[in-house]
Amino acid sequence: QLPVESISKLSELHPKPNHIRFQYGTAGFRTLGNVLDSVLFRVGILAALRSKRLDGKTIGVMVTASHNPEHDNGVKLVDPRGEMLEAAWEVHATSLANAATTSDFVEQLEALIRSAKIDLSKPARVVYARDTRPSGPALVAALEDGFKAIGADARNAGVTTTPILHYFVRSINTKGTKNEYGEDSEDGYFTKLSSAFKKLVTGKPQLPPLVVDCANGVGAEGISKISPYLGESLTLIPHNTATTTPGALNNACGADYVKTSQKLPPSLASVLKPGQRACSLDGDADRLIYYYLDDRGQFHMLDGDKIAALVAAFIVELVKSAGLEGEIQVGVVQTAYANGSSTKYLAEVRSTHLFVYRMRDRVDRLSSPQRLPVRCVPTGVKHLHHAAEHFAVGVYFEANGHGTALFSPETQEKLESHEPTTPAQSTALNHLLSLTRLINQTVGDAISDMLLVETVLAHKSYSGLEWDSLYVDLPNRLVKVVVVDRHAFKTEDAERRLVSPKGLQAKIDDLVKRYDGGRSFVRPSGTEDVVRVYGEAVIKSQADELAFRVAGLVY
Ligand code: NG1
Ligand code: ZN
Repeated sequence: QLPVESISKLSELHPKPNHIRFQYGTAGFRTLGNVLDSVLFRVGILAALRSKRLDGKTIGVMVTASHNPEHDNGVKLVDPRGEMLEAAWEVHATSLANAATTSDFVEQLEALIRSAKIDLSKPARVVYARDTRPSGPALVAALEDGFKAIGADARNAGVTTTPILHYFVRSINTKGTKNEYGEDSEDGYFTKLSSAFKKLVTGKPQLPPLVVDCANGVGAEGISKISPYLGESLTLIPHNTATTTPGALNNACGADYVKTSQKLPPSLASVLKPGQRACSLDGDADRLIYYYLDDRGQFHMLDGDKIAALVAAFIVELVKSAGLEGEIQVGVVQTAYANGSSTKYLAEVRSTHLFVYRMRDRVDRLSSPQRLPVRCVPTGVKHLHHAAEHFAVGVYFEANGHGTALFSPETQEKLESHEPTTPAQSTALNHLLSLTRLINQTVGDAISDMLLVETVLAHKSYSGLEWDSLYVDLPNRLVKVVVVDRHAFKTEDAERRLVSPKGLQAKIDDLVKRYDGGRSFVRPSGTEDVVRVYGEAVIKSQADELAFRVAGLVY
C-alpha cells in the first residue's frame, strides 16, 4: 500500500512552482537551484519506487549541476550497476515532476505503480550525495523528505564527486557476489585506484608534479584526499580549491571553461611553467581536460579526443603484448563533436601496428581485423556508454573530457584466466588487470581518468608535447543559435545530418564543399534551449567562417 497520507502531507511542503516545465534530460533535471525543491522531493519518492521495482537494489541520487554556473543545480538517478537511469524512467521522472498539485502527483504515482508493476512490499534502498553548491543542503533536505514520505532506507554519502557516488552504487549492489566491484566507502575507492596506479607505474620514471585545477568544486576534496594514498608515485598540485567562496565554482576555471574558451584558466597564468602539464576537472569531477604551455608560452589543449587516442592506443598495445590480439577487440566510441583528426588517427591505430606485424608474419595475420573500430553515436553519455559495452574493451570520450573505458565481463574473465607464455606477456597482462581496477567503469571519472593518463605518460615517457603530437587537431568552432523552436530540428546519422527543417541540410552540404577539410553539422541541444552549430576546417579562419555561415542558415 502506498503511504498516501504521509506523501500528501510532506508534498504540501514542497509545492511545484507554477509556470515551470521540468524535463529529465541527458543530465537529469538541471536548472536554477532555487526552483528545484519540489523536483527533489518527488525524485526521492521515484528513486524509492525504482529500487522496489528492481527488487530492493540500491539506487543512487546525485545532486549536482556539474560544470554549470554556481546558481544552477540538478539531480539525476543512478541505476544499480552504476549507470545512468533507464530511458523509460526518464519519462516517468518528467511527468511526476510536472504534476501540478499534490493530488495529481499521488494519482500519477499510483498509475506508475500499476503500469510498471511495482511491488510495494519490496524494500527501497537509496544512496545519495551532493556537490559543493550552496543550494545543495536545502535540496538534499527536500530529497530526504521524499525518502521519509515513502519510508525508504536511505544512506547519505555526503559531499562527494559524481563518479564516487556511481562507484558506491555499483559496489553496494555487488557486495558479496563474485563481481564485487569495490568497498563502498571513500577509503575503498581511493585505495582501489591508488594501488592499481602504483602497480602500473612501478619501475617507470617518476613524472614531474601535475598541476590540477579543481574548478573550486568537490574535486578539490577528492584531489586532497587521494594525495596521501598516492604517496611518492605522483605529486599533485591542486589549484582553485575555494569550495566555500561564493561565486567561485566553475568561474573562469574548470574543464568546461578550458574546453569552450580554449584558454588557460587565468588563475593558473602565474603558476604554469613552459613544458609543465596541467589538467582541469569540472564542478562534480566527472570531466577532465589536460593542457600545457610550450616553450614560447603558447597554450595547447589536450581534450577528451586526445585522451581517447592516448588511452585506446595504449590498451591496443597491451592487448597485443599480452598475446591476446584477435581475442580482445578494442573499440572507440565518439560523438560528432570529436575532432576529425582524432577519428582519422584512431582508425589508423590498428592498421599501422598490424602493418609492422605483417612484415614479420605475412600470411597468418592478413585475415585479422585491420582497423580499430570507431563508432559515432548521438551526444549524451548514455549513448556512448551503451555503444562501448558492445566491445570487448570499449573506450569512449566526449570531446569535452567526459569518458572512460569499459572491459566486458567476458574480457575480465579472459584476462583473469589467460596463461601468459613469456615474462613480457605476463607483465602486459598484469597491466591490463590493473587497468580494470584503475578505471572507473561506471561513468567518466576525472580522478580515475587523470591517473589513467598519467599511467600512459609514464609508460611512454611522454611530455604534454609528445602526447599532443599524436595528431594535429583540426581548427573548429562551436556556435549557439537561439531559435524559435529548437524541436523543429531533427537529425539522423548520429546527429551528423538534418532531416528537418526541409532543405536545410542540402544548403549546409553546399557550403561545406567550399571549405578545405570542411565539416559542419547542426543539432538541437539536449541541455539548453539553443541549436548548436559545429564547423571544422583545415584553417582556423575558415572553420570560424563555416560555422558562422551555417549558423546564418539556421537562424
Ligand atoms: P547538449 O546541450 O545536448 O549539446 C551538452 C554537451 C554534451 C554533454 C551534455 C550533458 C557539448 C557540445 N554538448 O549537451 O557533450 O556533456 O551537455 O552534460 O559539449
Ligand atoms: Zn560534470
